Amino acid sequence: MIDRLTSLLGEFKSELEGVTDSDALEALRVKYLGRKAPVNSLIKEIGSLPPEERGSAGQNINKAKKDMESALKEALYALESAEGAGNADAERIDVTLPGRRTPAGKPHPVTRVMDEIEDIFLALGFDIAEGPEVEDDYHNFCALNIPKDHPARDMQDTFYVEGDLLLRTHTSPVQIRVMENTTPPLRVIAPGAVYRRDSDLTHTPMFHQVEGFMVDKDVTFADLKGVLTLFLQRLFGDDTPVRFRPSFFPFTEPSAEVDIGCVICNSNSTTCRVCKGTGWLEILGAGMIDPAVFRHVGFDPEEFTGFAFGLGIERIAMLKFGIDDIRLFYENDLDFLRQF
Ligand code: 2U9
Repeated sequence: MIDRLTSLLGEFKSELEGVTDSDALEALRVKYLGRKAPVNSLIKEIGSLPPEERGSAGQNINKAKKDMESALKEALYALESAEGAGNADAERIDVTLPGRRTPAGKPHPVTRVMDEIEDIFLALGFDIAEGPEVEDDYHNFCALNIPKDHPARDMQDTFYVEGDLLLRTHTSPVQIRVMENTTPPLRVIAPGAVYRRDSDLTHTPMFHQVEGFMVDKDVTFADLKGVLTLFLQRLFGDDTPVRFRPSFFPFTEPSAEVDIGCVICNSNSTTCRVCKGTGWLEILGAGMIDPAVFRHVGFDPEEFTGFAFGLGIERIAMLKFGIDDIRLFYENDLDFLRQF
């Protein structure tokens, strides 16, 4: 039995020397120490030995098994270290390679124009005010001299929420809230999203406005003309022609619409599709704040006067960037947006 055990150990050792990976090592373990391993038949044979030989035979077999187990453990450890070193080689980082770039986002064209307009008015000493997009009927209409059944309510076809609540159709209610909470002198612009039931090449149900106003003693129509001319020439260029035409809004009296010389054809084409050959583009509405509006917020119209104006941002962005369909701004088409 001792001879068979010795030759078994010899075979094990020579096979172990030929092992080069952990799978082969596991196969060797199963062959020499698994359920069907030859050592197990030797153990079974112990019973048939003379009693005085059984003890030492058992000890020898156990020692052989332990020797094989520790040899396998050592070999496994050596293999794993070698494989680990190989992986480290493959995973080594070349610190001289350029890094992977994270694509940088940039402001939406509507945001860009909005920021530009805000910067111009901030430089003129205006503050920026914001307010709720879900408004009540009073702040969106009544306080602005548009009572129930007034035809101007049709012009701003409204999304109603429930009861008295609606999506604001302009940012004018922000200025009503400013006047409710402060006293003149006031120079404030109110930028933000507004909502109207309208959708075609030049209208989306949500768009953006910047409105603004200035209230103090002795504010005149000349102040309105001076501030708005300066604003439009900073936005479109110092030499941009500006003209004021009479108009009507329920919240201003007198009122005006303001045009600039066509930035597409330079007022030089009778067939320009944008200015329709007129040479002029309507760009904003304005006027002297109606005394009825002042009375709603508790300002004395004998003491204070003010001008107000409003413009649509998408329209300005379309003119500045030469875009002919407003819906492109809201389709999340990256090829379109990357151009700005
Ligand atoms: C208060 C009093 C008066 C704001 C004004 C306009 C004229 C105007 C339009 C331009 C294009 C809206 O986006 S648009 O459709 N706006 O023409 N807005 S005066 O007048 C005010 C505002 C607030 C308290």
